[in-house]
Amino acid sequence: MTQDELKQAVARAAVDYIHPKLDSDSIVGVGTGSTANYFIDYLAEIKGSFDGTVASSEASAERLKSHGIPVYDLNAIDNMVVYVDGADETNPALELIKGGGAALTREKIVAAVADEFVCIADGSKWVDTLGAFPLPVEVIPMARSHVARELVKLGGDPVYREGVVTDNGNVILDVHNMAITNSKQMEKDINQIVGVVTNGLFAARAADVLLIGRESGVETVT
Ligand code: ABF
Repeated sequence: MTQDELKQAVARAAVDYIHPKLDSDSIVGVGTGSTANYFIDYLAEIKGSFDGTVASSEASAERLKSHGIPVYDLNAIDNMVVYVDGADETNPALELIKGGGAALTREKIVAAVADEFVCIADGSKWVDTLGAFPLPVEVIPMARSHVARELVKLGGDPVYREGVVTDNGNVILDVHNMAITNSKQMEKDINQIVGVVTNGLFAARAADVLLIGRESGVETVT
């Protein structure tokens, strides 16, 4: 199976997984990226089964609206039954690296609110140790150089993601060669750097369920 077919398979599996949990009042959190896009397209097939969504990016909000799916401001809702989103890497503890799509801040916010976080990924995202994928860090523009110097002190090689401005008006540093042996501690250490908005380690709030697409089929990991 191609990577795209694996992404389609996990996106379909996610819709099947959440459908029984939904009722007419349910709000579904929706992620960002190509795997999430397949999820959005399949979610449209059951749009009568829930109230609406909260999107983790403007791009996902537009795609949802194009299907006639209501998109709410997060401040307008007080409960979210599930959040479905992709990832760039996942380890066996369901700790993730996210942010390849530059949506990590809103993704982390929506994940924090959701009762259940379902990660959908093709098998290429599965790693024993996080960090082969450069760790995205969202930074207040004026603090970019300061944050880069502090990330070097933590052992990383930060690279400015040229030409990218996030939905929140910030910039991204992608940190290469970071030895992430303790994901939770590294997430805390990076968050302490003044000027950092969000980093792409989802360890304090890891996924609750991982649907991972393999040649043998979709595997559910909890
Ligand atoms: C998003 O999913 C991002 O956090 C992550 O970068 C992306 C993975 O992209 P794709 O699904 O296109 O592989 O949530």
